[in-house]
Amino acid sequence: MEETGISREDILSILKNAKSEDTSYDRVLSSMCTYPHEIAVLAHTQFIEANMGDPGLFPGTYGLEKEVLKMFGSLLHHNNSPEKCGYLTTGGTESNIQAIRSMVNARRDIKHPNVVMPESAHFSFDKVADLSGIEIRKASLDNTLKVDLNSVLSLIDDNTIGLVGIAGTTEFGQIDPIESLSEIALDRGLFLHVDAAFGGFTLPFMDIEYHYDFEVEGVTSMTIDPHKMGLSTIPSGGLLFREPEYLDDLEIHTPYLSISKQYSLTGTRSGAAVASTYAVMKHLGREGYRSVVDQCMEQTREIVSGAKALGIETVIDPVMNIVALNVPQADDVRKKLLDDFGWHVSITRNPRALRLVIMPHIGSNTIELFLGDLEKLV
Ligand code: 0PR
Repeated sequence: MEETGISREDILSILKNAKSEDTSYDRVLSSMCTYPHEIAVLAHTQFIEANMGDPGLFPGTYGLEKEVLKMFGSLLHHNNSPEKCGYLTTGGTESNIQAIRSMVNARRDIKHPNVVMPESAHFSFDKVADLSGIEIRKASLDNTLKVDLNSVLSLIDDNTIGLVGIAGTTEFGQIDPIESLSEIALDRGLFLHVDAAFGGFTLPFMDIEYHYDFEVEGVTSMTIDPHKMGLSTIPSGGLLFREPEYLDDLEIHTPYLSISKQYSLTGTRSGAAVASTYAVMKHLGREGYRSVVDQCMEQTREIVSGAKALGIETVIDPVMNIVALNVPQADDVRKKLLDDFGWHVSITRNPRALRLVIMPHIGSNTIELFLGDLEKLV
């Protein structure tokens, strides 16, 4: 660090240069994040100093967080004072870590606990395994890439404390059979965490019959991320438990703060993300999100039918706005799409397919351009 600072203009010019090196989302088909809604950005900037790590100083922002939790509750069929059952995290990773931590703390009687989850679970669960020493057992998937229930059953033993199901897998956008997992969980006395980091802001606005949230009796906690399909600013995540006691299992004594206990993983926590999430959820309402999701699903169908016309099939029929295309030599195609045309796509692990996330920043002409370029490569 230099002894003497530099001028505001110089700083702004450095920032502008750095920003110009970043990728704009226009040709990004690999991200679950997108441009936040304008009202989210406005709210974010107005609450930039608010620290939810010391909520006694920020009762106004704290009140907004409670309102957001009530809105999550209404989206996810939680009828038991949702405002007392969760908090706004930094994202899906923190929510998943905390959900597992809560299970472990509630079952201190088990010395070597394990949690059973699908192979398709996000790598954030590997982080919690690494942090806490808990064993993560990965169940195999069926041919539609949902978790295989027989595999789940075969992995459960006396040290199993919980199960995880995914509502919107990272790679394929598939939904695990949450109702069946719930039956197993209730039968065996296990916790059941549902990771709806992506699906939480997609599924409630689609006309499909899926039961994946708190209306399913065995579901004990859920992850839902406003900074993905919720159009909020980064870092906005959500964690909701069925009962306030599960949140209590995360509490740590905080001797010198405006509050005596803290349940979040981070200490200092963004109030800006709280205000931003409140603003965009209130502003869009269900109607607004429905039209965002409708548009993404419309584009998803366009990509699927365009790919079919090129002789390319999807790995599964897309459930949400995530498409995996069975393209031969997917890794090469991915590289060429980027090098020759500037498209950012990703690759699924098994099978290796071209993965596209159709976020709200993807316009209809984008799909046409993408399909045109893909045609040149296959
Ligand atoms: N759970 C699921 C189902 C997820 O898909 C993700 C992230 C997480 C949890 C973790 O969420 P945070 O990243 O908010 O902690 N899935 C994306 C992924 O890994 C995240 C992402 C977003 C990656 C934007 C790239 C990107 O450009 O693919």
